[in-house]
Amino acid sequence: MTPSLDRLSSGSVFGASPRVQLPAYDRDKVEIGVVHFGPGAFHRAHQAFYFDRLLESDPRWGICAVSLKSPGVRDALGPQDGLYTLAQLDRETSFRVIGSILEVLVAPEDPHAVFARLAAPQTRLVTLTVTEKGYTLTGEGKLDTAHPDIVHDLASPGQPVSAVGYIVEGLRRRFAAGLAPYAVVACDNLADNGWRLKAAVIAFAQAVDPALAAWIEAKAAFPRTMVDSITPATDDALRARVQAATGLADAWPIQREAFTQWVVEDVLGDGAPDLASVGVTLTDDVRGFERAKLRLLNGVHSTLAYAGLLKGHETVFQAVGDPALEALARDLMVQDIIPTLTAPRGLDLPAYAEAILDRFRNPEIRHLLSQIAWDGSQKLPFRILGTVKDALEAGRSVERLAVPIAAWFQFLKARAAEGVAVTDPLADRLLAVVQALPGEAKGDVAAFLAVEAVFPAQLAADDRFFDALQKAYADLDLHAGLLAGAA
Ligand code: CS2
Repeated sequence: MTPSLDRLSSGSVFGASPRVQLPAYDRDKVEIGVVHFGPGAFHRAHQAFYFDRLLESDPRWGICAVSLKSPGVRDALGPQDGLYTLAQLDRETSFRVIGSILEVLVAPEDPHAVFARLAAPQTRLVTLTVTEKGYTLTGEGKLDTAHPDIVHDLASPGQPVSAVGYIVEGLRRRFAAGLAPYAVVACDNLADNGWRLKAAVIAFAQAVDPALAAWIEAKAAFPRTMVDSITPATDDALRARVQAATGLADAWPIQREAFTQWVVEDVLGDGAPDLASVGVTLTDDVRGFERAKLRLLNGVHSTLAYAGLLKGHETVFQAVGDPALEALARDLMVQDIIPTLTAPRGLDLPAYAEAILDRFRNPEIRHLLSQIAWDGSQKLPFRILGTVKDALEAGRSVERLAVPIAAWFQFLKARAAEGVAVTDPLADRLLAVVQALPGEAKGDVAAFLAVEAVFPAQLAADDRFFDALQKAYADLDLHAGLLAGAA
């Protein structure tokens, strides 16, 4: 950063360039009504933006952001009084300083401050973006009682380390104090995210106190949601761009495409924030939106990530510009995925699919395939395997749907050959599989399919799926060598 430049903060923000949109409310009057777990880039690009707009009309919905592990966000935003710049990338990029995060807590450093926020009467919502793995679920989608964090938290529920542990401890304190529960809003890309989280929270609470579990079951809302906005990781180019545009130094600006969508199941009830007033869709048909987005956008993202990396591409823009990959993406959408979906009212699925491909072609966005390739073991079950299961049940071919899965296998193999670790909670297990591969398609595919945390037994035993995988895997072998050197 240029030393002469002021750092973004409450004191300096009003000196920002007039091009920049500033919080249009008095931050001193804002109360904290939301506790958010996982203030990564997606939260700061998406939910924090909606609350920033909501605060213009209702000061009760400031955010206390809680990091469950690292102090990075607190260290960057602390000196900035929680302020950061959001760049909305479009033909004309716009810049907005977001003021909705009033406090950042690092849970392991100060768990009592987190409990105090969770138990405060003003706290009405707990929201989460902790990625798929943060839900601590088994492959079947139940609370993973063998997960080290859950083992820890069940043994000492008053000193949690997991998101589920914190949510239950907060609810326990409210139950004991005679307060209403908070609503818990899961904002990650999991099918039926709110339901799965509710089941996990209740299973955990049952072990702590069955009366607490019954109270949560009866009183707490866990809406399912669909969240959408493409948010590439922050890089130095963004920092420099934000600095030039705002005239202020920001240690951790955020970028996303201009498009953003948030669909929330309409179960929050009286006293909930007026999310509809800031563009959130409240509906009783969230599943239709969520399945369409997860399978079409995220499913194709993961396909482009693994197949694209194998072909030597670095970004989504490059991958979707490769005619063979674009054709694969479109065929998957139109022929394989859409037939498994039920369109929610008002959504034209073929047009939605085309609009997604258009978003991938946004030249302003440099979205690294390697970022999307993270955590494949957690993502692929929701993004692709659900579609595979539905296609098999309907008696349709799964030949094309096997391509992204086979590409993931080849990606794991190529990374191991280069000696590069993959970012995945199952990385050790996957590496052990790769190191013991027999080296021919049939045996290799069987070895990958034996990872039961990813492939349910029934799917792994399906001959049609097996044959399709074997064929796709052998075809992709040609490209696997190209992965070497990709970012
Ligand atoms: C992406 C998502 O990183 C990934 O796995 O598929 O983060 C995607 O960009 C968002 O879900 C878009 O809403």
